[in-house]
Amino acid sequence: MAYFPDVPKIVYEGSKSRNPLAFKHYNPDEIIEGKSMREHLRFAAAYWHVMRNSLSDPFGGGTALTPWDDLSDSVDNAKKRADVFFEFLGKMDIDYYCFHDRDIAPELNDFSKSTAALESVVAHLGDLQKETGKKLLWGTACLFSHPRYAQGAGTSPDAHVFAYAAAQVKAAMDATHALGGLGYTFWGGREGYATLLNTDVKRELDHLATMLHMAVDYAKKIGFTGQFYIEPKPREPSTHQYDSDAAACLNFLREYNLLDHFKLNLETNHATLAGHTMDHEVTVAINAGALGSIDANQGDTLLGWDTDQFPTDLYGTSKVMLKILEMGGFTTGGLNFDAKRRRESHEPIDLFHGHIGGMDAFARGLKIAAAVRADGRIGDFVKGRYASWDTGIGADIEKRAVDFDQLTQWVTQKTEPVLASGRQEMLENVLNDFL
Ligand code: XLS
Ligand code: NI
Ligand code: NI
Repeated sequence: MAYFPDVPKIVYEGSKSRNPLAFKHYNPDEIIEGKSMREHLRFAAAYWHVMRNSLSDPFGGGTALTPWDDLSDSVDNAKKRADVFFEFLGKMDIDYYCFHDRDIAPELNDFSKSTAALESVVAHLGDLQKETGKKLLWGTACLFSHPRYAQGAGTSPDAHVFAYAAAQVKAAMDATHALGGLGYTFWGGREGYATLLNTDVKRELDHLATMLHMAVDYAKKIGFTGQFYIEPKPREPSTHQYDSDAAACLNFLREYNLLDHFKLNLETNHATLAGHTMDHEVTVAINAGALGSIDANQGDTLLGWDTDQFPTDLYGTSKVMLKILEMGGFTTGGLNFDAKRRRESHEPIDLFHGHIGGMDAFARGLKIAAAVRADGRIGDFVKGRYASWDTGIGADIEKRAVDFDQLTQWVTQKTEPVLASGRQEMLENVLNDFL
């Protein structure tokens, strides 16, 4: 059955091609720094955006055309959506996908019924994975849409809600495990607060850590060896979310002895909402050995919310891929397009245009990053900038072989330090040589 009859399999045609349904830069088998582009980039599609996003906004209803969907909460409809999604993955040549439990199966306002529906859709997804070879990058539980989670899930003031959320996470972990998922993500959409007048922050954070420890224990119990991720975001829907940025997440994980079990799933638009660049967030995570996966998208500088646009900014993708290459590449993670079409791009074919653009933008980012590394000017400059630490007094300080008194004595014998230029403009010009 062809749900996208007008769309052929998307293939690489090279930069001269004018075919909008072709890759101009993503050439899956092309080798870069010893690995294929497919292995470097590990693209994933987000079930929630591709299949379930109606493209509504606070001022108007959905516009997305989904002729395959009868809009019912039936399991049959859910399975049909899975068929459509796998046709999409096949035509896009995307190897991985990610889901929330409630994207793939209906929330039926009854725990046992919702869980049973989830299990039967998971069985169907398992068959589709077997037929196609597609893989689950990560699964997660939607602990933010239903009104029961209006005041949080792991951080709800109500213990009954915490218990419900825990049971839902267990079922979502079972689903992820059954599908051989490489990871499991916690994004704390409503794990935060609107006002401190009604919130016991310490108690809520203790509870959140308890939830995560329970998940770690449960993974051991069922033999799930996938990687756990936390996905930072500073606000929206909560006014203040506890997992506000990479540094806050790392501190939380350290404080509660969870750092051995979790890495970060970083999202570009969340980085910018937190007042950072994405490459800043990536750097913070890598320095802690905790960069796990990436939700690839971008925001709009004129809008202050999570617009989840497809990544097109080549500076952004190049700077991120420079860091990923320096890190030695993804292991369990990949580039998941947590991205949706604009409300005006409502036709099914726009799903393809969005993903083609995102994949080409990262393919170019990868090639640019590899070229910058091969050229060596930027890397050499950074190395040279810190040369005073390699010998003499700098090396002594790094070794902690000197104290304040010895440094005072050393400084007294010297004249004023003479700083070298940071050469930002020159380095920006070098980067531009490769764009
Ligand atoms: C929302 C988040 C969400 C997570 C998964 O802003 O990006 O989609 O990726 O729950
Ligand atoms: Ni995300
Ligand atoms: Ni987001």
